[in-house]
Amino acid sequence: MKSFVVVANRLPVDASPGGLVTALEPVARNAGGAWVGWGGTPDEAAEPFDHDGVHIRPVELSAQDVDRYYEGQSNSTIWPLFHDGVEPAVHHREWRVAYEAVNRRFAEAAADVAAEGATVWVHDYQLLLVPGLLRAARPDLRIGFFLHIPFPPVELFMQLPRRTEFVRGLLGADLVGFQQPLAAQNFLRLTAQLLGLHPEGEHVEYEGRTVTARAFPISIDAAEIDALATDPEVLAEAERLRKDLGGDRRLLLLGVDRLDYTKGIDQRIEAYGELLADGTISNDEAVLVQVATPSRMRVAQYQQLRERVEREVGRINGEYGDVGRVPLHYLFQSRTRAELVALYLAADIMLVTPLRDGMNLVAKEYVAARRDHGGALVLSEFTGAAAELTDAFLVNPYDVDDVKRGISAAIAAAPDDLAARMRRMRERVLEHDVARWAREFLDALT
Ligand code: GDG
Repeated sequence: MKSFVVVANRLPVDASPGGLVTALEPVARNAGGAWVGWGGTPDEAAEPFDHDGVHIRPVELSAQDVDRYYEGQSNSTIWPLFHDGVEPAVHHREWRVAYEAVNRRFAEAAADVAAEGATVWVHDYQLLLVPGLLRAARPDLRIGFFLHIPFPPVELFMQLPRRTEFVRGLLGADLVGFQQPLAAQNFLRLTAQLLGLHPEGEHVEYEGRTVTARAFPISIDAAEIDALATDPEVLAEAERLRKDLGGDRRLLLLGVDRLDYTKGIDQRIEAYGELLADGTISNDEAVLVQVATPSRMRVAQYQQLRERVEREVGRINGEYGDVGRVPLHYLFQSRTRAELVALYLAADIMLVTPLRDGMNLVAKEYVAARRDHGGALVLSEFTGAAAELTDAFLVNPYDVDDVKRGISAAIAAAPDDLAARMRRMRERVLEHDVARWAREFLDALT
């Protein structure tokens, strides 16, 4: 029995952990806590074990669960709908049934490992029903929930079948955290619209308890990135990258994203193609490296995106490339953290242009890596990060002309202007790191 429990779709035992694991593993370890999650392999029976001071409690998913709960309801219904419906959400009754059954399994596992009065922190859109299910079984617990992705406007949320159950699910928590204040307000407004509750400020009374909804913008392990950015091997790799990409090319542009339709990869590539077409930049002086990490490749919309992007990459390289020198390097591969930091260090302009993104950690990593105050960030207004990184070149990713304008402005900016912008952005990220984020959430919860 543990007095601190993390509940997340995945366990912290992957080869390349993402932001969530990096943020929470130290917290769970210091608390001698437990972690409830899925190991990542379907139909794999797993016993609890201890890993690096954390008690791991695996939840089993069948291949059908992965199909319906994970790829279906989570990634084909909730993910697109919560990202402003940038792709149409798909709705299936059997996905919802599976989602509820799997959420129940997670809640039961959490109830099983949580000590009397324990603090339980539930994460993300795969587990929206867990706070409510857990509350029903264990009213003694302190329950927090954090949503890593955007929470949609009321009118969009209203499209979700069984929407009231999702709101009730979240209201099972004492504290519901979001990336942005507007998301918290959207949620509170829904409690009024769907349940007739009376939110006041950031609080709402529900079944005799006070539920708080508030923004806690997530961040990165800035010290880790900062350390990698001084590692001699990483610095050498950054040098080598610049040489391999054509040492005489002045301008290196970079994109790093999971290959996801929310990230605006195709819009970004289109803008780059137009800059080549109208002669603003040329293949002799500029090169774009786009790392597109494979993601959710069993979901149809991701396969279609891959085809769209690869066709456009081929077209641009065919039209503007030369033998031994192409304007766009597309890498459908994952890289190590060190390789990513080397790319950040080599890049003159970082392109982060999502159509919608809860936060976007890549933007913050780029800024943290630039101890030299070099480089420029072109950043979509529709990311959570834009609220903090106001010194970036902010663009509307739906407007190709505006993306082109942002890139051109970054190219034209004076070096001391760029350095001043980077210094301010870097201060912000280094001060508001992920440890502070976790601390602020847990202080508010307990
Ligand atoms: C969700 C929300 C929110 C990427 N490629 C590789 C790799 N990465 C790392 C990046 C970064 C992380 O993955 C991606 O984080 P993002 O925030 O950019 O995007 P999502 O994956 O969509 O994350 C997002 C986040 O949750 C946290 O709350 O910010 O809005 O959508 O750390 O560096 N890491 C390695 N190899 C890669 O190829 N090792």
